[in-house]
Amino acid sequence: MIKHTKSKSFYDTFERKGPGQKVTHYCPGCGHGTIHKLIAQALDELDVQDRTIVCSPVGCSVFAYYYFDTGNIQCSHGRAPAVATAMRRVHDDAIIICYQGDGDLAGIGTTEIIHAANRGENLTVFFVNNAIYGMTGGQMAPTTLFGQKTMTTPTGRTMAQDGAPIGVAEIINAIKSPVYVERTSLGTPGKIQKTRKAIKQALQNQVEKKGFSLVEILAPCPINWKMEPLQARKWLQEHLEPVFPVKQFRDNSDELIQAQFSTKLPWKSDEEVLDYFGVNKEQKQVKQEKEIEEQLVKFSGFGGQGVMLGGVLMANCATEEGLNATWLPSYGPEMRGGTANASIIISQDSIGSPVVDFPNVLIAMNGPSLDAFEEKVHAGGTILVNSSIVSQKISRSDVTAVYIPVSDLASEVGMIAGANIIMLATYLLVSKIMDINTLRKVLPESIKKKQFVDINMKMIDKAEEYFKEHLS
Ligand SMILES: Cc1ncc(C[n+]2csc(CCOP(=O)(O)OP(=O)(O)O)c2C)c(N)n1
Ligand code: SF4
Repeated sequence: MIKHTKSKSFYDTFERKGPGQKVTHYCPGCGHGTIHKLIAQALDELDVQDRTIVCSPVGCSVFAYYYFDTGNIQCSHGRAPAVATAMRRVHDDAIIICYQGDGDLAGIGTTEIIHAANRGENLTVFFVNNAIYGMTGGQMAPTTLFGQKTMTTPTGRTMAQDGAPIGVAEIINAIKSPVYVERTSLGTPGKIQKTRKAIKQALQNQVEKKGFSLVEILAPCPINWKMEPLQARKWLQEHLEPVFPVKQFRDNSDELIQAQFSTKLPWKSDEEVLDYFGVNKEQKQVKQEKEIEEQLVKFSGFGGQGVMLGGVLMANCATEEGLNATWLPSYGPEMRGGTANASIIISQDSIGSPVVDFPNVLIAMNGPSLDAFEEKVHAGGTILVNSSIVSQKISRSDVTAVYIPVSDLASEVGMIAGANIIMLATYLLVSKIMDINTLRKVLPESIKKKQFVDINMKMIDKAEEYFKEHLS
């Protein structure tokens, strides 16, 4: 008697659109559902459900996390191998699956997959080749066949216009490091059984820490191929399989020894990381004497106002004082005159992400910066405004406003471009987070054009003078 049960690696019900749902969102005859089933069964058989993380792609299988009862991480289009690599570094025992379509892996993510394969990452990649962009309505994919009509090749793909269909398994097989490369098909029940075996082997390799395995699976997309499900299976065999031969390209799973792919980082503690990068003992000592409030700074202005350098100097001051700091630039599209901003975080604790969406310090060197970020500043935060060129006043009453005519002061010193240094120095004086003399120390080392060191040092003096007279 054949007993059909749902794999325990699947949820009992799929709650995507409310409770109790029993069916997936895939179209009738789609290959994704079949492949999900084969993966879930292999996870059950290998007994690894509890330590599996599926990297869900962008594409029709974007909702894989509603189906697999495993860990999940949603990756941007094409980036699953990079995300998986990072997870590999921190979860040595996790079974990490990259589930990717052809637009995802062979189009936007070509770089990521090649390098993950080349590094021999201990990962398993399931590459679903349906020769089209499914989710977005049937545009040409890198694997679309010659003559195949898609939304973007309405008269059929041609060599002259679109290049040739890409053989992903062949490309991965040209790289030395992978342990296992196979192309299978969902064309017939027999081929589905072979796909089942390949999927399990590719996962087994990871369980045994043997390295990188990729299974390319030829799968139907009846909707975008504009066919009935049965017709699509037939077309797959008659047209896809001759171009993408179904075969095992490589199976070195018996030959490789476990230790060959060590994915452990060479260090175990923060101390060791600092040693590794040659950070000296003094710098390691995080400022303990006083508690500082974490500074989430947006240093913003137009291109040419030196907001990036201002941010770098601020971060350098922080590390000089033994604090942790990050600096993240964001450039506007124009070379000069466009908006630009730097996000700087200064903290006594480790900094998880360098992104500053909601600053507690806004440095607005021009009007558009104030317009863009004023509302985002935390209540209780500080906004420093270049009052030489920003005529408007801050509308919020729950933040501290500091107006300084930094462009005028810099012109008085002799170089309007020094306004960023005056602003930075004022921030140090107002916040008292770091010592103004630290800026004097790091500035000569941080400025590439040494002829500007002296005048910038004078900017610091000017800021101090102005602060004493007007702001203290
Ligand atoms: C960086 C980025 N570029 C483009 C898109 C738009 N996009 C979403 S799904 C998709 C195509 C997916 O096709 P494929 O990877 O073949 O998966 P399928 O839907 O066929 O399973 C595209 C181009 C996106 N979401 N992100
Ligand atoms: S559009 Fe194609 S790939 Fe997407 S769910 Fe439908 S059949 Fe599957």
